Amino acid sequence: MKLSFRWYGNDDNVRLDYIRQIPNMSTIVSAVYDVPVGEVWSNESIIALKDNVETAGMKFEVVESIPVHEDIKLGKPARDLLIENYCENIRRVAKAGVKVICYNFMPVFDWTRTDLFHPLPDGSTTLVYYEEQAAKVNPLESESDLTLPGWDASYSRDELKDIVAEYQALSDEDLWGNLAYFLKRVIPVAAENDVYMAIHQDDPCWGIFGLPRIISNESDLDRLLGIVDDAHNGLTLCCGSLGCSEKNDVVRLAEKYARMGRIHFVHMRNVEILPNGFEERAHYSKCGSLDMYAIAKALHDGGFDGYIRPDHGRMIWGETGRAGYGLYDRALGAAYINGLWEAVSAVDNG
Ligand code: DNO
Repeated sequence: MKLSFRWYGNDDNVRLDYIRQIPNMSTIVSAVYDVPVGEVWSNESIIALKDNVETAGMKFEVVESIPVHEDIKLGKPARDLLIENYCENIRRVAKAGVKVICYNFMPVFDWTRTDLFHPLPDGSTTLVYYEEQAAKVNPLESESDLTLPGWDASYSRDELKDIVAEYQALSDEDLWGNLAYFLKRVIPVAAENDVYMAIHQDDPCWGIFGLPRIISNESDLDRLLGIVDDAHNGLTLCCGSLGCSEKNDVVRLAEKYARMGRIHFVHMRNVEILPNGFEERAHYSKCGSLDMYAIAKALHDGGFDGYIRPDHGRMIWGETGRAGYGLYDRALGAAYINGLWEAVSAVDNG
């Protein structure tokens, strides 16, 4: 297991030299943020990122994410050029030593929460999703002031309305067709450059605002892997995204896809499933609904030896900053992952 940590580049409040002090930390997960989605990343920016990380004593081997332009997801004519740019980004990051690229295929909205700083009884704050709050938000009503955290701030209210309308006209099958079109062009390039593509599940793992969402459960994952049956077409197993629905047995899925050699990156996170949604919780199993030991054991038993990062953390000890991405609780998560991995390895090695 290669322990990793997400870092947002020089604008991140969390310092690389602090991340380095987390025991066993080996890899930084990051991306180039200085060009709009769809454009080619400059070699200078990629190399500057790599140099920063290496100077701090770690490696830069995982990109999260090279985002997929909405025109690719919508299957618009511009997609061929945008896919060519995507392939060029794969070649460039591969040359810089990147091994895994995390991405998602969620229309417009990436992860969605209804509150980013919900207070927990212990005085920490966390990210939550409550159905009744989500139900009040209609992205098609431009009069409404309501927005949800995580929405792409680069869209104006009217642009958002237009793009949501375009997606509402797209069926799940249309979106699958556009995903297949993308994968059939991108995976051969990833394979040539020996980079593993790792799709992130829809978060939460159900449809929102009437938009198609197609990477939410086991049958979706089976279908995705079958589109290009090559290990370079793989998964980021996001425990919290799959695990916010009781319908997904994360432990079984972890073992199944690890055995198939298709998990390249894992986001370890615990969630408490509620009747009206879910709350993100501390990583420790007893804090939420997921059995984190069983997930680690399933990965280990399945032969997983890839990258794992602690996922979102709560805000604790008075820390402020990017919701989910402070240092302290994620560092606790990383230490916990080390403990779990040491334990499952010791058990399995007798
Ligand atoms: C949220 C993250 C996601 C993830 C993307 C991958 O904090 O897990 O934004 O990076 O979905 O493309």
